[in-house]
Amino acid sequence: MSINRKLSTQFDTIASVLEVMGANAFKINANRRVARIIKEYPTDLAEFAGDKKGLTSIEGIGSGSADRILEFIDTGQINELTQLASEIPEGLIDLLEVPGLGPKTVRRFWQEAEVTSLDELRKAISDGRLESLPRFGTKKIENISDSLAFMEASGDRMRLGTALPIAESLIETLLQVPGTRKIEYAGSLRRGRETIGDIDLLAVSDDPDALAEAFTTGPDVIKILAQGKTKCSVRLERGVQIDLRMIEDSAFGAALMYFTGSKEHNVELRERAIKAGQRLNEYGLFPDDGGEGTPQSRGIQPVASRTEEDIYEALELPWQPPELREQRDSAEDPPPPLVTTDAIRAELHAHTNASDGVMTLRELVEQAKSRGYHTIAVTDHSKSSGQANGLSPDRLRAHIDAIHEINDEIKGIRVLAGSEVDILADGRLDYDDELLARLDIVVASPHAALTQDSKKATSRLLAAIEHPLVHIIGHPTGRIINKREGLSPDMPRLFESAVEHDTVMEINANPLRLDLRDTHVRLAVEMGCQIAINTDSHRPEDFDLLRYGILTARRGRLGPKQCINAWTARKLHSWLAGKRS
Ligand code: DGT
Ligand code: CA
Ligand code: CA
Ligand code: ZN
Repeated sequence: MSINRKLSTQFDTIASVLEVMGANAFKINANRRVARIIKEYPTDLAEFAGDKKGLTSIEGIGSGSADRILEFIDTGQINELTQLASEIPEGLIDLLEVPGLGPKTVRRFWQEAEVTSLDELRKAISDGRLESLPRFGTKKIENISDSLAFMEASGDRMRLGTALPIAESLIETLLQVPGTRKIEYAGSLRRGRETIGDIDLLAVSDDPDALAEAFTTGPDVIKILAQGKTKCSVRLERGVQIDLRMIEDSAFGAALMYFTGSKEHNVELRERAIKAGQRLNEYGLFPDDGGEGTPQSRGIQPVASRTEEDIYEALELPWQPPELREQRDSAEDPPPPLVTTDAIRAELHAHTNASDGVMTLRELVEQAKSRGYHTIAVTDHSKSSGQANGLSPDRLRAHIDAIHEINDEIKGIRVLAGSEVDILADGRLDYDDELLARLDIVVASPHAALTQDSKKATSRLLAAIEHPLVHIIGHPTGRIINKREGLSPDMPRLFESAVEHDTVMEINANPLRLDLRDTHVRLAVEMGCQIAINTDSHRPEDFDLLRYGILTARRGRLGPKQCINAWTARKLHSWLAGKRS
């Protein structure tokens, strides 16, 4: 994983802290600029370890920034930030995390209303202290209050896209510890939930003490919560908690099944076992002899325990993919065919540096080709997305020509001229029909006015679904997980209309979005709606985000037949063209 995002956030936070402190604008802007350069840098800056000369040769990176980047590559932090943060009340940093609260406002709250923490902010809202501040209307305060409520509701669950890379890299490290035979992740992470409470790891090792030692002394560990013979727990930065359990190989399947959950799925299986005169626990499926205590402690041999498949079979149940082990699923339902990452043959939503991507058109096409795709759609932003450098009609016309040219030039992949056109607040699209008709593919997405009520959101999205020139509705609600609720339209109505008008609904695979979400997908699949899984790539490595979209799709029981990215080139292209006739 590239360090660029994390590093960029550090510089942004430095800028924010400076702004809260009231530092001069020049210094603040300089840090913001470096943050942006880092964020948009196309390759992993970690490759510059020890290479100050290389770093300063990047435009916009001076000697001081290079030193701080090198420090971050080396130690995972920037001392200057720790220093700065210690000069202001600690709680102000938390305030910066509240959606909609910028550093300027945080400074005013602090200086003018003595608000220095989330708790203080809540108090200040309820006792009316904020309303007496000049230029602070009730509407603004209401928005802040909503953000706080939303933050509380989402708690401190981390996003899937944060948890999975942490788990994978930790597993890779721990597998190097002598004696370790295998490690797998279980829990909500294995089920692919969009947010994860804690990461559950299961290990088989010939030297559990060595493994426990390595686990609890890892470089990112800030606190050891438990260290025992069979279970260790640690906390990493930002509240990430990880459990590691030592398992006997002979009972690995039983443990994997138990700790994968969900709890409700476990209860369902256990009740089924009881009905069959058996007992199921994390050590195996045992015959019930009516004796006291656990069967394993009395030396009873399990009927099945080594693999999950053995246990499901002994329970006379089909093996259930982890994504289908939620309360809403039934263990008895034969699992339908589910879409896989390997089945995906086309990316239908991607950006170039014509709008806010970092790839040139050619780089985007080469990237898609290297992934083995038969089709790539170039869908840059439309003019209303000003902050994303959206294309004016004239720029789009030139872009279409460039895309058609590269399509003729590069063999082995079809390059579609498209647009991610804004669905405006009232449901109109951001380009006129004459221009839209010149595109091979139109993805229509909401980007602004994401707090409008459900009724308005429904008619807005229906207008786009019914529009004859629209193929796909991109990230339909516009939510950002743990940050922004997004629209809450009447989903059944949207899906019904999507089926009628042959319009496809997107699962945006970016782990910040996962929009449609799993429950929406499940409903859409049931109603016969076609689904796209797109990464919305802005940089080359974004193509790797596909797996989060796949997990979400699988949780919604999506099969390859209903997923247009899994179609053959012939079927996909004929649908794209046919939609217009
Ligand atoms: P999370 O961490 O909140 O995202 O969700 P999970 O599902 O990973 O839950 P966690 O970490 O508390 O426990 C992991 C699995 O262990 C859980 O999915 C099912 C199993 N488990 C934990 N506690 C219980 C329990 O009291 N009863 C049963 N039947 N299973 C449990
Ligand atoms: Ca967990
Ligand atoms: Ca756990
Ligand atoms: Zn996009």
